[in-house]
Amino acid sequence: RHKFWETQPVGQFKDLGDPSLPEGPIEPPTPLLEVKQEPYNLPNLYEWITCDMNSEDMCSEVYNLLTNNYVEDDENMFRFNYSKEFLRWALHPPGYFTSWHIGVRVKSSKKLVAFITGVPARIRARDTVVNMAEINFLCVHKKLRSKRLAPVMIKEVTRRVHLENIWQAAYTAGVVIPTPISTCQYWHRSLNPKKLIDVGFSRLGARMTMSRTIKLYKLPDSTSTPGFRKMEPHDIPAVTRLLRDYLSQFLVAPDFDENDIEHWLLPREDVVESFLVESPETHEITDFCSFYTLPSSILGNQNYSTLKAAYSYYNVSTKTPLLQLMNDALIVAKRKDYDVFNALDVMQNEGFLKELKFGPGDGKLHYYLYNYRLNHVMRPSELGLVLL
Ligand code: NHW
Ligand code: EN5
Repeated sequence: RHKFWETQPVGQFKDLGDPSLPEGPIEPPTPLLEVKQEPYNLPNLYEWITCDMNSEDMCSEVYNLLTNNYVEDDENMFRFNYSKEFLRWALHPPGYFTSWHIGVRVKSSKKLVAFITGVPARIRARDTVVNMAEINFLCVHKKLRSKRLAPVMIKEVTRRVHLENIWQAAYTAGVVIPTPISTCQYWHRSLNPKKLIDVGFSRLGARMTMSRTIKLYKLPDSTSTPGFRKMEPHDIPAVTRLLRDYLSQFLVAPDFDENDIEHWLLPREDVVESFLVESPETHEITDFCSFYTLPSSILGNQNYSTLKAAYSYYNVSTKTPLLQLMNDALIVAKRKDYDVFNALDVMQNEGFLKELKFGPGDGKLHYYLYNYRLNHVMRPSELGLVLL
């Protein structure tokens, strides 16, 4: 069934629910000198490259490959359209390795036809913080699909991660492979219902008119929480404390320090937005919410070419009710002209999705660990990790 994944140190379907298997690494690290020193063989027409995303030309090539060949929904109506600025941000966190940004070119034409990336992250599973790679942006050009290129790309990124003495990874995918640590549901909150209906992202409900639908999703012009404001650089220590404390309750979550918070959560225009609540009395930072910007290309529509989507990232409520905090996030997203606000049912998100008029999407997101076994499948609410 899974000729490649059956050979990899990942939980296998046949082992699900076997309590005799211990939690933790599936296989031990090998001595670094025993890690293969040369890249895996590619079919003869192709060659490996390392992608320096600081190079404007390289970044544009990657952007074009992904824009035309990356993830689509099940009916091929929308395709993720990560911006260049987003890709640079996603691939340059503290301690990143350029060698983990891997491309495949056609030797003769130099055309970029495949891509895969890793970035380093400390991820806690129960009580153990593990140095991992987060793997993302695996893409093979549409014309080269089903030729078993993906397994070679995965083995090559694994080899380059091993060379840095890292032996575990985390990744998400829309497809089921051996074996998810959790399966999450996408939810969507219409901000611009007319456009969403016009482009086929959503449908007019039964016994609903367009004007009733627009009214249903209307939001106030300004946020309601006193002290709600954009995060600033001087907030990094307080936000780090708030988020670390919050994430400690989940079974799997990143172990963020101040450098990570500065990188992942300090606002960057059209990439990531973060807001917090500073108590007007005590000036304490009591609540936090954030989202990242990931537009999708709309495939084959006469009137519109892109859907502007915000994706819920990390949120923490200690004083402001989560419902009110996230309603303020919706208000700012609407004001910034996003068409839709998306969220997964991870962390405590179930506590606001229905009440704030999110509806379940047709997509699921499966979470995976490489070379790390967990002894049961987690509920999405036990997950404290959001990947881009
Ligand atoms: S998920 C997004 C993945 N990208 C897309 O969906 C873009 C559009 N699709 C494509 O470009 C986020 C191709 O269809 C791809 C597959 C390239 C997906 N993850 O070459 P073949 C990520 O980037 C397995 C893992 O013939 P293809 C996360 C498949 O099950 N495996 O297929 C990435 C089969 O193996 P099996 C996937 O369609 C995580 C084999 O690939 C997969 O031409 C990567 C078929 O290969 C997926 N999304 O190319 C793993 N999709 O055993 C990281 C298919 O079933 C692991 N496959 O026969 C950790 C590594 C680091 C470890 C460090 C210690
Ligand atoms: C890892 N970084 O399927 C990413 N998106 O629901 C890789 N559906 O947008 C993994 N099909 O339900 C990616 N509208 C896996 C996801 C791939 C993309 C994907 C889904 C998630 C999606 C939309 C559009 C469907 C178009 C037809 C959807 C319904 C919205 C509606 C709004 C009003 C209230 C009810 C729901």
